[in-house]
Amino acid sequence: MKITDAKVFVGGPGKNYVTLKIMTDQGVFGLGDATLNNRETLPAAYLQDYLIPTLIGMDPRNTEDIWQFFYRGAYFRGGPIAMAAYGAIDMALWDIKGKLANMPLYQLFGGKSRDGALTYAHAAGADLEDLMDSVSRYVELGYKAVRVQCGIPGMPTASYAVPDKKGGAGDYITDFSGILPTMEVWDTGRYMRYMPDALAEIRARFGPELHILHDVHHRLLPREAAEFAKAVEPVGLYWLEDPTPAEDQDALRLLRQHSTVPVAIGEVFHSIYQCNKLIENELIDFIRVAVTYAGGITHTKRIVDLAGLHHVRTGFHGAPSHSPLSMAAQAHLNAWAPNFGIQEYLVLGTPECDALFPSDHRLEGGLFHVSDAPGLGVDFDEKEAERYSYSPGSHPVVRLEDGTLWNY
Ligand code: KDG
Ligand code: MG
Repeated sequence: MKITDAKVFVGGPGKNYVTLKIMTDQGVFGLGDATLNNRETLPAAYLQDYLIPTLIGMDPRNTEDIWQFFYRGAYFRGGPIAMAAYGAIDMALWDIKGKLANMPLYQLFGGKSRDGALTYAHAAGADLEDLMDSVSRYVELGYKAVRVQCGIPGMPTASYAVPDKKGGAGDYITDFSGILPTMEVWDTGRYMRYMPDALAEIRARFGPELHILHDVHHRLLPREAAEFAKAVEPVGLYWLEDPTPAEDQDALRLLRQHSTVPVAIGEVFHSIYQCNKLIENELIDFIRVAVTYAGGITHTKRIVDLAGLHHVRTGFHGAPSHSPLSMAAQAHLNAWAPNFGIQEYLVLGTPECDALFPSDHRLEGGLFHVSDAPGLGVDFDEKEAERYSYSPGSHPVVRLEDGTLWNY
């Protein structure tokens, strides 16, 4: 069996999804997602210019060898752009494997360990009351877990993932106003003084059952993160996400020494070598990698297995920039993983997105039900894809009030 051709599409409804389609001499094709938010043209070019010409003629069933070929065969290994490109190839090859076996991917991993996967929604508000309204809407929809982000009084601009005005919670990431970033101004003192009480109020309003998550988005120094984690301990958070950047990983020991709040880290990681020490030293409770830029199913599954040895559960990244293809790959891993924790799922499918990526994966009442169709269980309508093209966008850049550049 041979790979005969592969194509890359960039675009989507309000997104720049990077979709790879691999064709074979047996008529079976596979689909993968290489979307790297706000850097989408780069994995697309890597695929087109370097990887696809090499793929032609390979046996698509040799998923492992092809992964090793690209990863080890590149003198300059890894990095998010390359790993997103390998990830898309890997997903597409697993899709082909599942279709050849006539089985959904979770069966090839070891079958189902649960009926539905717990997902969390992202509730946001310009202020606390606005956030409470947003949480209520998700609770009414049946969600058992909600991540909460709100505006901080006196903060010069809206903080991470928060709308500028009340009722504006929506798609907080896609900003296609061009490649020049907007600026956010951050004030750690205001955040540290306000947020612990705000989280306590949310707990008081919604009771003990709701899983409450919060994303600090790398804004605190390790000592501040430890102080914050200690302060929010009575809230009983499901997790505290990215309390501090995970570059100086030993610094996370400080947080552990001062708090038992569960810590979730890893959405910017693209390799097992960025999280093996965090996992082995049990400095985190949830690993947040995304199948897309953590090298696809083959590499992510290795991370999941390592995590399982150390009581670390999965909490895969699921920002709206991931296409239904990588969300499906994660859904299959979630259905199987013995150490599954929770899945981020921030936007419900729109009719346009469903038309581009038809599937019968279902999100209902905060539980994700994986499709039983062979492979990933997601199709791609090339005719629909003609409606879309690339629009440049960017992440905001964060500065302190005095102008010092800070972590986004
Ligand atoms: O591309 C950046 C986003 O994916 C990130 O800001 C989203 O932190 C995020 C999250 O938890 O979804
Ligand atoms: Mg995050």
